[in-house]
Amino acid sequence: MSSDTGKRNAAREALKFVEEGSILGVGTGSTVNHFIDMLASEGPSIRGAVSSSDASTDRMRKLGIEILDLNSTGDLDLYVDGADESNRLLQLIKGGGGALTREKIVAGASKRFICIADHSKLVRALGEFPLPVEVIPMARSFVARQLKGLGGVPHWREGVTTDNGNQIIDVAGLTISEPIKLEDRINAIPGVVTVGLFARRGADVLLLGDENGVERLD
Ligand code: ABF
Repeated sequence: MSSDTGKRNAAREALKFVEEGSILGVGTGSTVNHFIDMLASEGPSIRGAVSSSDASTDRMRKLGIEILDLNSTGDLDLYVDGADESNRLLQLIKGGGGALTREKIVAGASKRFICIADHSKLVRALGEFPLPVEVIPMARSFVARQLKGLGGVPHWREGVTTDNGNQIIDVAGLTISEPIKLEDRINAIPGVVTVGLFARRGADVLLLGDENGVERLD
């Protein structure tokens, strides 16, 4: 099964949640790229979007979608974004695309978070996908040592600088049995900017696409 078909089906289903004339929070990644393209070509017309990455900003600008500043919009009604993994509680691992910090900010500022993904992203337990952690560059090795102490196997995503000028450590080998507890624990490490565990604030609706259609989890 092509996961791209699933991504397209999930992206199209998310259009139904978009209100005419609204201000929308928009995530990052290949599934969201389908959503952006469909929003521009067949979706309701919106007032503008608060973007979670330079990549999504560029794509939306090219398609004539106005980009708005979260400092001026205030809280948003809706945020649409992808994920690398989701469990059945709609707790997510995000950050494979390197945009986790702004994604977490916009998700936190949004009343409703619709997560769109192909069905393969649904897992029984989070952690198969290495957990991204955005760090201040000077703290990278220190944070990596702390993550080792938590049982992880940290790997510097070399050559990658985030939109915020930071670096990313991907942590494999974590058994994430208590996602919220681990999110809080990693957040407390000095030098950590964002951990890609969206558990304290997970998705409100998960749209899982495959080639037969879309499964909705709330
Ligand atoms: C983004 O979507 C990231 O947090 C996550 O890594 C990515 C998933 O990418 P894709 O939609 O390309 O599978 O929100």
